Amino acid sequence: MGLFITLEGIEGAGKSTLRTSLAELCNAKEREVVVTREPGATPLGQHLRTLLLDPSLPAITATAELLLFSADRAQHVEEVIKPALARNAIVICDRYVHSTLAYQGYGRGLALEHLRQLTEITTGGLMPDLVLLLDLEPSVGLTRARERERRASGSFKTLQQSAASGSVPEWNRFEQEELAFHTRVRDGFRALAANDSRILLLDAAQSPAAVLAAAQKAVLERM
Ligand code: T5A
Repeated sequence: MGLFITLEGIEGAGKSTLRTSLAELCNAKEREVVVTREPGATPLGQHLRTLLLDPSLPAITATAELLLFSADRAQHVEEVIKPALARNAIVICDRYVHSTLAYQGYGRGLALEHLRQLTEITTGGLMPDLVLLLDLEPSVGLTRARERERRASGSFKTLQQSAASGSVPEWNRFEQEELAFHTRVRDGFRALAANDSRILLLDAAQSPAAVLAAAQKAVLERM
């Protein structure tokens, strides 16, 4: 029933870019395509996304953060993903359970065993058929993400400049994390890929066209 593809990787790795071009590819095959993301794909999820990414939020614990992502996922699976798969659609989801393992597990240090148990509850055991993991140096990904935001806002402040001026930086709560955090997350994704044949590691330092070509081959095989 359907085909469930997830896109994973650090900030700025190119997931949104790939998700758009993959959707065009799948649409051309005359299959229903549902493009979705975590967090924030449902009305409840939109509220949770605002909370989770808010850079002005006082520090929240890793467990509180985990439970907010889990609430988003539980709603998302029931409201969007399962119905789409039942209609035989191709679901392309930007982030899913491997983000929780990488960010809350490897990044924040929560026990992977507990995360897997919680994931079982939030998803009812629904795992992707294919995980496209965009692997990139965190410094490159963060630069890409920040340049994109600078283009969107027309201005760019470093964290230090924002702190000096007393203004709130434009970057979200995760983008503001230190490089060591993003490196742990990237290493975590790579460790997950080494032990799971559903995860296809793609070199995200390549051009968008080259990344799409590598992803396309894997998707067409599964279609
Ligand atoms: N999170 C999420 C958790 O901690 N636990 C969880 O369980 C879940 C589900 C979500 C945050 O939540 C965390 C992880 C995240 O920190 P988000 O805003 O949804 O936050 O952030 P991201 O998913 O990281 O999205 P980004 O938009 O930052 O990154 P993308 O989508 O990977 O990057 P993209 O495609 O927008 O590209 C960034 C820029 O690079 C260019 C693009 O044009 C764009 O300008 N680009 C390339 N440039 C050169 N070469 C390429 N191959 C390129 N591909 C794209």
